[in-house]
Amino acid sequence: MSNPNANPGKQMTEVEALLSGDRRALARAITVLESTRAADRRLAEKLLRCAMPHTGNSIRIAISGAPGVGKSTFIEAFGNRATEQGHRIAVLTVDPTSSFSGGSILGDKTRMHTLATNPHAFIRSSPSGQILGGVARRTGEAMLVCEAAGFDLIVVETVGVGQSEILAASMTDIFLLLLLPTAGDELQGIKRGIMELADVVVVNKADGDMKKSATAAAADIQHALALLKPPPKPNPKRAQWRTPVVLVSSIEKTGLDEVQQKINECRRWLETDGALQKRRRRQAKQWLWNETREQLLAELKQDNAVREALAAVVQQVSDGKLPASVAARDLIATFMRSAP
Ligand SMILES: Nc1nc2c(ncn2[C@@H]2O[C@H](COP(=O)(O)OP(=O)(O)OP(=O)(O)O)[C@@H](O)[C@H]2O)c(=O)[nH]1
Ligand SMILES: [Mg+2]
Repeated sequence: MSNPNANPGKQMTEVEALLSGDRRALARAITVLESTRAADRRLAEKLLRCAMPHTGNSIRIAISGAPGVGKSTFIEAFGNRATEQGHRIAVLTVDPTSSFSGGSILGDKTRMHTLATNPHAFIRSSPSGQILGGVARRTGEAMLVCEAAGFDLIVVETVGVGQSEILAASMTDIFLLLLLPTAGDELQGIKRGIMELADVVVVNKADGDMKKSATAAAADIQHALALLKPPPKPNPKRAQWRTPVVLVSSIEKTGLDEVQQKINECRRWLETDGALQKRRRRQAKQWLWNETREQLLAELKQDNAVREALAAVVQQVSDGKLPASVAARDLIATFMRSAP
């Protein structure tokens, strides 16, 4: 870092604007966090340092579900209701696949338009086509600056494919899974791991013709959850959280208060015995190691001596002449010798 205080006046103003809750300053801050330019990275570090003491005061919720289940519609209805109750909500998307389903971000903008213009809400979609690690870093950091800007409800929206749920769960307190009112069929298509992640299940589209099947689906899901999560060894100090299943119509705006109530209950449950703090500490530690690994690897790949040696090493490994483990150690040794 050459001179991080080159223009302290301007940076302070940006930080002050951010801390005051200014949404445009927040949007600019996230743009800086997303940038890969060296100067922006330095600014981003400064911004994050200033933001850190003001973070951690929100409920962090991951919302996931298959494409078309109604995530955007739900978040819009739920988010508007939450702001009426005095909350400030920030919505961040984790969608590493959005380069393949390019319409969804545009769709979100039109579907969440009342939330997008709500002065107590903030919506940010991550750029498409990024690698998972990059998405995680940006979303994790965006979450921190949203908290510094006074948002007390952070929603991380993710599509129900690939690794993105695991990623979203690794940075949030509560995992909310949206399912369709056809759960009997649908449950077969849902990976066991995803059901196990769920702290709250919402059966969306419980309206009109689908109301009846939604009620049946909720019972099926509750049953499946009971099988998935057998009660752990009795712990007299700590009752087990039982994942509730809530019927919701995001269009008719029913069931939303119950979802909020379940989220609050889950949050209170997490706070007993300091479990929430423990979870967040564990996540922070995991984040540290992910960052360290990625930054080290990036440095290594940029190193001149490594780059010179690389082609020959890759050739030898792919020809089966050199074991990968030995080659890796050689590359690291080359890097260590040449690193300043
Ligand atoms: N009947 C009914 N339709 C709904 C409800 N919620 C969403 N929909 C409809 O379902 C369709 C998909 O909704 P979205 O909110 O875009 O779903 P999504 O999960 O965000 O979809 P992707 O972003 O593409 O993954 C839209 O046509 C919505 O109008 C609901 O509660 N009831
Ligand atoms: Mg959507």
